[in-house]
Amino acid sequence: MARTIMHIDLDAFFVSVEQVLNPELKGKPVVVGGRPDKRGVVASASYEARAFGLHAGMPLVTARRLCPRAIFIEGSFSKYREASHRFMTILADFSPYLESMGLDEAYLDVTGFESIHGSIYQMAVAIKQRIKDEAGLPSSIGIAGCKIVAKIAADLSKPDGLMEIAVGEERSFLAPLPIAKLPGIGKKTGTVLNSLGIRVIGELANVPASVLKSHFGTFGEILHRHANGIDDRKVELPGAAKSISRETTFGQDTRDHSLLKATLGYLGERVGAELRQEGSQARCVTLKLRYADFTTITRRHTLTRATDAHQTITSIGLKLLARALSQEKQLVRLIGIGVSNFTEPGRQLDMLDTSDQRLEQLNKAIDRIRKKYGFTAIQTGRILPLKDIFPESDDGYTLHTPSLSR
Ligand code: DCP
Ligand code: CA
Repeated sequence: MARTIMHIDLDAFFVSVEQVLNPELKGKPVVVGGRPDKRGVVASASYEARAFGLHAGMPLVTARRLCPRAIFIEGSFSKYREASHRFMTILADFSPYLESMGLDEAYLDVTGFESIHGSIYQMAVAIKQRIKDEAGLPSSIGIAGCKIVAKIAADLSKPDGLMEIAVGEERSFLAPLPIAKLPGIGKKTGTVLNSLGIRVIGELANVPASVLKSHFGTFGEILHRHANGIDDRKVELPGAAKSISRETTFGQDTRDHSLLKATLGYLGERVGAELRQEGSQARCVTLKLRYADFTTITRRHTLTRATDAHQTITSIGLKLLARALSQEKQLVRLIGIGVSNFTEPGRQLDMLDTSDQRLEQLNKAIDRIRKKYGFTAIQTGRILPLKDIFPESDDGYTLHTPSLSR
């Protein structure tokens, strides 16, 4: 589904807060980070200071050498935290779909909000105005159909900027930009890419994903998508997706092992698919059973390694199920499976062995086909018994009670 994402980032944040508290600093080269005779680096430089080449991370002594008349301020974190709180409160007034990325940066999902504000562009103008009026702070906003493009647009529009990238224009917008503009490309990745003759994002976009993968692993695939202006990441609300689960109540209480296993297999596939969609991996698998007398049990197992493979999730679920059924002879009313204990994929990349990689490839192919032809386009042997029991739709089986998420 088409989305509209805003990325809002405050300009020269620490410096701007200092300028609100002391307006005499406005329009001047200002550095927050410490006294110039101290060891340490620039945390934030005003745009006037940046004109002299100053930037975050630069040693303070260098900053003073480049711009002797810059005003150096020690700074204090509590002021910045307070300003950040005001900033986030304003954003939350505009959309509940808010994901803060640290103190001075946030994504807003504003899909469908144009009717309230006239247009998304006007909405962004209103947001900037309120941040200016109520917190005294300058901000920059990028608007696009996905996070990565919105973020880069905000960055490019700085300071006090606003840039909207139309749907379909993502690739051509990114193409001429230097690769360093892509978040995640640091010195090391940049050097490798340069050695391959890649300098701008458009060149990176044309490198096959498999080539980037051979150099950078999973990160290479992400780079390929981002360079092409593709980014499925959702705006994550705080506390969102601490677990993903699916459960369903049977039409009739049952002890039929093949039905129980098939249903669990199906729910496990749904959980795995959603995990992959979210770009997460989980370490903990939980089985839930409710018996005929409404007693409800959960049984969990923690993996040594996080996974997003439904095959792994389901096979653990089945083991937990077999054990639970051997301990309790009642009919089963409800069955569910969930995962928790999330990690970002890619963190443990080097530990992947070939069987994991093959599973990853397989599941990517499955997800692709299902995206195109519907969930039941691919069925594993285990869940086939459901075919005779439940009606099928593009979105999967219509179970007796819907399998709830989260
Ligand atoms: N920060 C820091 N050390 C760094 C980078 C940043 O202490 N190496 C702090 C100070 C910044 C704040 O985080 O004010 C936000 O970081 P940004 O990268 O967003 O930088 P600014 O807000 O200062 O500038 P910009 O206008 O480029 O966003
Ligand atoms: Ca900033």
